[in-house]
Amino acid sequence: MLSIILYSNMNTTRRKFIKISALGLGGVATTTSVINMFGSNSVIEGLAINNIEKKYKRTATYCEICFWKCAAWAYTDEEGKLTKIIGNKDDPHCNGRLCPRGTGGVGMYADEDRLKTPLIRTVVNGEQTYREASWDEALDLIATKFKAIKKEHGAEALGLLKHGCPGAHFEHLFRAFGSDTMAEPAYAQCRGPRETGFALTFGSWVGSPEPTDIRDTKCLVLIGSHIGENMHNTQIQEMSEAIDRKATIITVDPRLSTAASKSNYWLPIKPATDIALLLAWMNVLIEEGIYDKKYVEKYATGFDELKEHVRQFTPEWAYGITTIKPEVIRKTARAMGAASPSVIIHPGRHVVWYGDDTQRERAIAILNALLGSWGRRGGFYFKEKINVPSFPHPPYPKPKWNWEELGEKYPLAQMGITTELIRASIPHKDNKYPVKAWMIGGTNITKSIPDKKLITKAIDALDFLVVIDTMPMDVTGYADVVLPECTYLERCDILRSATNREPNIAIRLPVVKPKYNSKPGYWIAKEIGMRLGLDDYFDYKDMKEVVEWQLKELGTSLEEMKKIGVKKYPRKSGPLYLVESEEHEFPTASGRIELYSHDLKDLGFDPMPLYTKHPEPPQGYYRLNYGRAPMHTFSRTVNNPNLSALKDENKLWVNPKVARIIGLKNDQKVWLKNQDDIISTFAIKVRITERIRWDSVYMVHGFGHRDKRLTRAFGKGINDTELISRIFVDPIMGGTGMRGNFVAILTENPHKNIEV
Ligand SMILES: Nc1nc2c(c(=O)[nH]1)N[C@H]1C(S)=C(S)[C@@H](COP(=O)(O)OP(=O)(O)OC[C@H]3O[C@@H](n4cnc5c(=O)[nH]c(N)nc54)[C@H](O)[C@@H]3O)O[C@H]1N2
Ligand SMILES: Nc1nc2c(c(=O)[nH]1)N[C@H]1C(S)=C(S)[C@@H](COP(=O)(O)OP(=O)(O)OC[C@H]3O[C@@H](n4cnc5c(=O)[nH]c(N)nc54)[C@H](O)[C@@H]3O)O[C@H]1N2
Ligand code: SF4
Ligand SMILES: [Mo]
Repeated sequence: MLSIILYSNMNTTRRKFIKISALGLGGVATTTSVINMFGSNSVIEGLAINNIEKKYKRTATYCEICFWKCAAWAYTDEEGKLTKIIGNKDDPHCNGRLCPRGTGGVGMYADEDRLKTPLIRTVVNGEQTYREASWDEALDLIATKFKAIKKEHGAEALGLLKHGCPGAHFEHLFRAFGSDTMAEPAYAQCRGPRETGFALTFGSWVGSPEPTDIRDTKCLVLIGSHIGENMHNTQIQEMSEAIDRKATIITVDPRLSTAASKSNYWLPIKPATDIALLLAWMNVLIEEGIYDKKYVEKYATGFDELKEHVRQFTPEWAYGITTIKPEVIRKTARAMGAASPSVIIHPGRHVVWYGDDTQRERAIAILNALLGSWGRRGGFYFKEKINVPSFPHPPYPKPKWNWEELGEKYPLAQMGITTELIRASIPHKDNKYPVKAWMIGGTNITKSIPDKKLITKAIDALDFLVVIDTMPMDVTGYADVVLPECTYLERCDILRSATNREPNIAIRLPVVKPKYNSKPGYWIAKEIGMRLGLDDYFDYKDMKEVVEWQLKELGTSLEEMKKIGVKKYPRKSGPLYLVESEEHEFPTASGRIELYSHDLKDLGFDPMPLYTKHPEPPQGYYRLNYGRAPMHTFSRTVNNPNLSALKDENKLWVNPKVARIIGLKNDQKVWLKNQDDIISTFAIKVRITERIRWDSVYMVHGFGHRDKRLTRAFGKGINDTELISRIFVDPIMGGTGMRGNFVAILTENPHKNIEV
């Protein structure tokens, strides 16, 4: 039994984190074997598919293991048992191949540890615990609480934290009820700064999937984008083809990532200094006249200011900051210039690093503009998507305030900022926008949003917290009511419509019946909606009816989509790339690419990016670096029986020099303590490797689960998030820079006197 003292730093709260075991809900580890983990496409695999088609039924779905949302066929046998998931070959998100996680989707369905029935927090013999409840009881309770909060504080006081498809259903419920108080970690903990940085420069977001034309590129520059460990499907496929075509790959990463190991140039930059490198690259391109002069002249504004600005930022200047030699900076800049315009300085995706992230993304955007790559073959294509019509409903009421007011300190925030919604939930006399209750759907905020103290304080103050998840994840332990959603394989869902070269839609139909007493998100939203008197907003029987109506509007049908899974439409917005003979207006204030940003200047920010120095680790501490592993998505797959069989713990990458100083051996267990004296709950095994710089340590994010109901994931490895207590907030859009935390390595168990 893990003692409560171990959790004391998280649990000074009234709403105690409940570690269920008393209920006997913990499942037995399944023996599901590791099925074929790698995507189809080979001849052998093709034969296997043909075989399958004879005996098995296939159902169209799209993957929910990550947000690339690859369309797939899920196969069931004659008894209706789920056997295999294979990529849909007509899908531009996957071209018929799923990544290991997508194939492992069957494990998400099979996981015996899943949430099985609604749970309500209760007190037994003075101890907080959960009791099982019927859906009616749980939904009635939620509706009663929501009504009471609306009556007393207004619907705006209900906050929604969401991610992925379930979020869409709860968003509709919230808007219908009068609340637009919502946020997701996929913005302020992920891509927010990149979207603002690119919007300021080109007038458009990068979006997902990224419109990077890797397929035709001659030079791909990755700045901390660890494609290969970051398994975003078609990016990897296109990148491996680019490598085969002998495109130049340049990777800037303090760690020898998988991408770096496949690159022509690996620049092991000193962490937190990328803006200096980017400025020096601009300097070389301009000083040597190897930028795309015609493009800049025709489409950009502010070139003279930029030229003047970067004159001082020579490679020699950058060398002192980045540790990258001047000749390497020049050589790589020339390689980019030679490939121009078929060159991509990848915008990255998880870009909340050091707090000046919008400015770093601006620098990346400006570099792309100098190279003429936006709107060019082998650079960035002009994306397009299908607008799926909303099922008819009355207009949403207008809230008195919403996510925009919550984030008003950050003038260029374009979505809700999670940490601001959380902050607004802590009672304070100056709090103009008090949030009183949360619904959390499809996000494990205690693992994905940093600053545990802030979250705990907010959760403690809430009047009510409901969590909708498929698994007994960390966050469910704080809820008053826990609702079990069925997995994506067990439900009909919203149509997938994302930007791409060719606009397209994909359908998700139920492959198998919901296991246990779990229900689809749309059903949960509708049932709560009906109890809140919002019948007009849910005027349909089920999701199938909604999708059927939408498909008809889009000129197709359920029958057709059942057969094809993905439908592509002709482009309407014009060609994929700029047409040289034509004028083009960019959707910025000036109609041109803005190298110098008047918007930023008017708001009191630097109109062009500048390098600023960031704190460095004190003696005995190392910078905490983290990233992805190919077979896992954040914290959500660690308990998946198929995927945990591939990797069931994270390891601490340590440079041999550091290992020698501390006297570490491979696989030795260590604990970590950060700059704020926060000690990791669990231990982690050491991996000694030259692949990480001596000033940093590295681990894969998502491990170190502390809920015993996750029988495979419990206690395995360290949770990076608990060590991220210092945040560098981006003043432009509110992103939470998380890479400025430092850890000391402890070889003795700091929890020794605690019962474990
Ligand atoms: N320390 C640290 N923090 C990070 C990151 C990092 O690398 N390190 N990465 C950041 C990034 S880039 C992102 S995008 C965010 C991601 O942050 P999150 O979206 O919070 O990611 P997950 O940890 O996958 O949490 C997803 C939750 O949804 C549940 N879930 C899965 N499928 C379903 C479903 O069908 N229905 C419902 N209701 N629930 C479901 C899972 O069980 C899990 O609890 O995290 C950010 N935070
Ligand atoms: N397998 C898998 N793939 C995923 C996901 C997943 O959970 N699992 N999540 C998806 C999501 S939502 C996102 S946002 C992306 C995130 O993936 P990316 O956007 O590709 O990467 P990051 O997490 O920002 O960065 C990780 C890399 O940055 C390097 N790095 C650290 N500090 C610095 C620095 O100061 N400078 C430079 N140049 N590099 C640095 C690290 O060593 C590491 O290699 O991955 C996506 N793909
Ligand atoms: S990249 Fe992998 S996990 Fe993500 S949606 Fe595609 S198959 Fe699923
Ligand atoms: Mo992300």
